[in-house]
Amino acid sequence: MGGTSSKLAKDLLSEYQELTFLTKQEILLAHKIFSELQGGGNGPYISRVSKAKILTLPELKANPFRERLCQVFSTSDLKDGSLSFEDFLDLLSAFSDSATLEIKSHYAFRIFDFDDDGTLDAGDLEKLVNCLTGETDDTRLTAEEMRQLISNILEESDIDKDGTVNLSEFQHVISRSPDFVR
Ligand SMILES: [Ca+2]
Ligand SMILES: [Ca+2]
Repeated sequence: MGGTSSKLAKDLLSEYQELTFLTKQEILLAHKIFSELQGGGNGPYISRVSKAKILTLPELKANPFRERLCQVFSTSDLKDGSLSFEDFLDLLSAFSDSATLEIKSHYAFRIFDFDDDGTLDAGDLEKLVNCLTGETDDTRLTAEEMRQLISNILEESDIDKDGTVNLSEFQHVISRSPDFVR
C-alpha cells in the first residue's frame, strides 16, 4: 500500500469522529474526495481548496445553494469561499443524517442570510426563492407573485412583526416543518 501521505492519521480520524456527526467511513471518504480535489493527495491538511474546485463536485451540481455553502463554511480570512479539509468536514457534518435539527437549521439560516447581517429580510427571501425556482424566465416568479410569496412567508414566520425573520423565528418555522431543511 503506497501513498501513505494521503492517509488520514489515526488520531486525527478519531478526533474528527468526536467533533462531527460523521462516521469513520464518511470521514475517510471525505478525505479521499478532498485529497483528489487538492490534486494528488500530498497536500498538508491545512491547504485549502478553492471554491471553484469545490463546485466541481458532482454532489453539489444540483444544489442551488452551493455558492453559499462554500461561503458559510469557509474559514478563509480572504472570504473567498475556499475550504480547508476541516471546513469541508463541517459542511458534510452539518447536513449529514445524524446532525440535529438545531444544527441544520442554524446553518440553513446562515446560508439563506445572503448578506450575512444575521436576519432574513425581503431581499434575502427573494434571493432564496430565486435559488429554488431557478432564474430562467419560465420558472421565475413575476414581481407580483414574488411580493405575495414573501408577504406570505413573513406572515407565517415573522412573529415579532419587525419585517424580518431572525434565527429563533426561523427555527420555530423549521420545528413545525422539519422537511424544509432538506
Ligand atoms: Ca440578511
Ligand atoms: Ca421578526
